[in-house]
Amino acid sequence: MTMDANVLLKDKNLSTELRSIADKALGGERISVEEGEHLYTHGNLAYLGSLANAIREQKHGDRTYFNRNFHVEPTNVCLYTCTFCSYSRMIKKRTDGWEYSLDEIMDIIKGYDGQPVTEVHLVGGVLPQYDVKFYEELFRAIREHRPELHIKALTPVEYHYIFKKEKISYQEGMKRMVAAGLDSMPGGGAEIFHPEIRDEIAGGKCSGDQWLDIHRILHGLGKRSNATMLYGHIEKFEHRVHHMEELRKLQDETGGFQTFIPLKFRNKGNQMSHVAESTVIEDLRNYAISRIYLDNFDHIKAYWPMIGRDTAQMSLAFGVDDLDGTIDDTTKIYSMAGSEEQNPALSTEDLVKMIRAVNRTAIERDTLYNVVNDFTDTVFADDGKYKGYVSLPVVNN
Ligand code: V47
Ligand code: SF4
Repeated sequence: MTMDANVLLKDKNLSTELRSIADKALGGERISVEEGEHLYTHGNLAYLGSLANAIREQKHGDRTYFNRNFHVEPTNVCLYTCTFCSYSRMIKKRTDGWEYSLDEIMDIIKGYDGQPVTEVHLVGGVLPQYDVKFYEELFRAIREHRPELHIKALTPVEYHYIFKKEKISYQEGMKRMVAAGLDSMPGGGAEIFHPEIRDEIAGGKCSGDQWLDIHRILHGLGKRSNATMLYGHIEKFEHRVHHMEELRKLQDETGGFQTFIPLKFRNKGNQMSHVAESTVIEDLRNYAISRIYLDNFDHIKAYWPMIGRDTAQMSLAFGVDDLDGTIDDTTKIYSMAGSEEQNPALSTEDLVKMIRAVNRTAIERDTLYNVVNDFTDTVFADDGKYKGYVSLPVVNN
């Protein structure tokens, strides 16, 4: 047990409930739905941070993961009308958006030839021309062009739509996708599973149960996937806990999820601009509670293009062990929704320095968390770029 957790358990002011939750979580025992809700209503930042950090360090020590990836968004036009999404409004002014052809997508992918990226993250809006045959052809073309590049593509939202259009079952559809070259599925489209909220913010697209079914089927085919939760809008704490409970149950069944990624609602350029964004304190509390609640998930990821580099660094003390990837300015969904990262791209060296500046060890991983490069002993010339960041003494290099 780390120092933080010892101090926490000796605190005389800790309530019986919070002490019992800490005992359970540190002893590897699962906490209940009610206890999850209690953390949201009664857990202060210091308590949650020290407990989540202790669990994170039990699982990973100081290791902090990232990968070298790039995003391809085939289109930013979407026929769904999710109220939180800046892409949904583009359908009304289709001429302003982009709708790439297969050749145009392949040109983007070929632009990375010779670069040491290991993953393409491919996801975008839903439009009729992007159907089963289109994606089969695309996955095959990527596979043929660059066989070792991991294809992490689409979400149950697209799969549900294209399989329904093709009149095939989820099982048959996912089998065809895997046969064409799909390696894994990103965590998007999860939003909030509870119908009370989902119908309000993401009506018409796949339900929470359908989202879970498609992941279940992919896991059954021997592939892995991620899970997200879009929080900080109109949902209540109980909906967040319900969402994580559904994920925890499916993970018990399949073991196929790799990482959980809480996504902070950003309020620019969408139909929910009147809804205030969550505070950084709430973001950190939410990371910590995810780490404590999801005992059967190996990793908790902070997606830095969405929350910004400073909060991403801080999150590493609140249960997070993964910062996603170098991204290379290839995703627009968050800059359009008001993230402070308007052109998200970080070099590997920058990411490693960001991680070291908060006293963690940087590990480059591939999509399946195999170690690609351990940067513990790598020496970089210090160009002073990170002086503005939290400067704890660096002990690991
Ligand atoms: O499903 C859309 C979210 C998701 C907004 O699996 C918004 O490694 C906040 O899932 N404010 C797509 N969020 C992104 C995603 C993802 C990102 C990084 C890594 C992985 C992974 C997955 O973005 C959507 C939706 O939940 N989103 N609009 C917004 N205004
Ligand atoms: Fe379309 Fe996804 Fe945006 Fe909803 S969140 S409008 S499904 S791109």
